[in-house]
Amino acid sequence: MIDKSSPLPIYYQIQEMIRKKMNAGEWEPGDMLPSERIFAEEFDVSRMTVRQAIIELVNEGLLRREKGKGTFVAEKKLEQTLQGLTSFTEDMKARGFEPGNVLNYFRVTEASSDAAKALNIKENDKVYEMQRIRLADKEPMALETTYINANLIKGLTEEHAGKSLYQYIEKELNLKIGFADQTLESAVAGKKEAELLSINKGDPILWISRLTHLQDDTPFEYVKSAYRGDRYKFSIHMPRDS
Ligand code: 16G
Repeated sequence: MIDKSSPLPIYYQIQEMIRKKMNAGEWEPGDMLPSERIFAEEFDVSRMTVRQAIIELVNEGLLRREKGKGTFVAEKKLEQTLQGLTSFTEDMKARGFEPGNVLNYFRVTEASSDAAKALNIKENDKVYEMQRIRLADKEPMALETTYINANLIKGLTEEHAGKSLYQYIEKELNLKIGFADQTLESAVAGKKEAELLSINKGDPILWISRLTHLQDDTPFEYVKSAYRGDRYKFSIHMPRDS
């Protein structure tokens, strides 16, 4: 399958072969690739060339390496649309995943300067502050730190936070969620995010900040989330204004 007389570099031909096997479903997420030595022997090329091909696919996120174990086909990323205001629970259910939460902490406290500024309240006003690891089929996907205006969203408990916040707000309090403003920034996982998301320190993450408003324009929720870069990609449909 490797054509040494081709003008295409050999490492590139190896990559194409790997991509084709993945696209054809011959190699599936979680499958281990043959070792560099086996590849090199099979194609009669140097191990350096095989390594170059593999490292680039690891950097692209198609493969992942585990120290002392080998190279594996990476899990497929979840594609999350940026249109429409949905909750994590809704997103996971729509995909057929079981949503889960690990509640790291939940407290009623005075708003920090950041939270007060975002929520347009005073620094000593009460907020619920919580941190949740959001799970899809028990796998950690995102780490969310949430501040909620306690004067607007009354009666919130640990139990609600352990399930769906939006469901509590809409179904139990009968409040109407209106819109959110959101920013996305790339970053790398620090020690804390790495531990909580079961990834390595330095792995890519995406920081998403969301400020959510009720239908009457009052902001009620300020959330900072670290999404796993290896498990998420975001999409948006962009019609051109005429
Ligand atoms: C999403 C939202 C988060 C919201 C949560 C409610 C982003 C970046 N974040 O995770 O702001 O608090 O949904 O989900 O989209 P829940 O109703 O399942 O608690």
